[in-house]
Amino acid sequence: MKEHIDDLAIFGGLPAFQEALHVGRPNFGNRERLLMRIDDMLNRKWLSNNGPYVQELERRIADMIGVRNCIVMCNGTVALEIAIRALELKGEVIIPSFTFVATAHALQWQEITPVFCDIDPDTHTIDPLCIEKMITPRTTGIIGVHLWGRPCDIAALEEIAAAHRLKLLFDAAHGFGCSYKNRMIGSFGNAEVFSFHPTKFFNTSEGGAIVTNNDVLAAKIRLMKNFGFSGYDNVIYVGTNGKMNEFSALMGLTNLESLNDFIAINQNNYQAYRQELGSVPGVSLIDYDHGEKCNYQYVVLEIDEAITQVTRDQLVEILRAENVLARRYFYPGCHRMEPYRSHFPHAGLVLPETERVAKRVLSLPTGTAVGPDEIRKICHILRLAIEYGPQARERLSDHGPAVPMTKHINAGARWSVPTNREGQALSI
Ligand code: T4K
Repeated sequence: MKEHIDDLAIFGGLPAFQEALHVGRPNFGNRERLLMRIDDMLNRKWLSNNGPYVQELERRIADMIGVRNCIVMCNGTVALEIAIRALELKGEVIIPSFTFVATAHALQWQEITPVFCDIDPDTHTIDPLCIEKMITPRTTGIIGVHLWGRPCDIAALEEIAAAHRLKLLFDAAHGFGCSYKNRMIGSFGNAEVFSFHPTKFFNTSEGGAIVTNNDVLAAKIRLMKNFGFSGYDNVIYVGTNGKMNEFSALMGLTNLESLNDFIAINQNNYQAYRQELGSVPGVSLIDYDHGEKCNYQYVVLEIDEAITQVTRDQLVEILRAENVLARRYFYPGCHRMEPYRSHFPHAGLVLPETERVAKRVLSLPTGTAVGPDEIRKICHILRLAIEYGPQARERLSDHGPAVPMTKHINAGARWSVPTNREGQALSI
């Protein structure tokens, strides 16, 4: 057990873990059932284009959420792009800056301007009080993001959207299996979009879905995701290829059978982190509404550097040296990424809470890949680093940059770009 600052790997001790612990390790359902379905798919020789597994997955998700239509897609980003286009959004659309960059890119990709709105610091979701100030004659919609699976203030957003005749879309990439006022996420606004990427607690390998109660919109989306085909040789609309393939769908069906197990594991992990870190000064774990359905897929800390002394970025560096690949999701906010940084160089002035929260957050590993022993060790490292906060800060400041100069390379399979302290790419 590490007891002294010099026991930390960053200062010469042995790493606490031999193998890297990632945020976002995929969860898998029953392997035998997965392989059985793969076998069946191979026998059928049906791999894509609205195959039987896609249809079954769509039915099961729609039933689970209590929504009329579910259209599964190749990933969450393309699903967002198609939903935006099907809703005929144009001009300006109001979104939070504190989200994964795909929310903004899905608009910009179609030459629609994302207008960045601040968040409520208590919930990390878009602040309804800020939205009205951002509405202009060019505004056509609002995209709320249920960040960390915590629902936006949906009632307030619905009210604003109705008052200004704006379309309301939700990026529900994190919200699968969660509820708001006892109704499942996925049934609100004009439509909602899920991501089923491997880093989500429920994955279809790559994948996503649009869910909506609007049958006309759903029919349009079905055309759009399949080149506009309405039967053989009959194209009646402009479209793209957003289809989910059969492998992804059968993976989804198998994982769906274990959804409650994944949630239970996430919840246990979350409670273990809470118990271990509950009384650490300067560290707060974001909370969930336990009266609602909740997937607990993110364990997110807010670090108050004024109390911990050691900075958030230094804690990330300390954990990484121990082989705990903590993440700074969603630092630094979309408004500080290109092309938005160049388009709106002063956006930060109207996003004070986004700026503040983005500098405080730290995501830790959870899911089926970690258990109580790992969590105890991770929390012990954090407590030790904070106990020696001022010393750690000073020693790491002497070392130079507090964040790794390159993005971590997963199994050596990814290219990486040298970045500066802000995560901006350095010229190479
Ligand atoms: N809206 C929101 C709010 C979102 O968060 C996202 C996606 C989207 C929209 C778009 O949905 P998709 O088009 O992605 O379906 C990851 C994911 O790529 C992204 O899906 C996700 N949000 C975002 C929050 O995180 P990175 O750049 O952090 O991924 P990466 O490659 O660093 O992976 C994270 C960790 O996960 C790694 O350290 C290792 C582990 N991992 C990852 C993969 C892909 C595995 O263990 N196995 C794997 O197969 O973006």
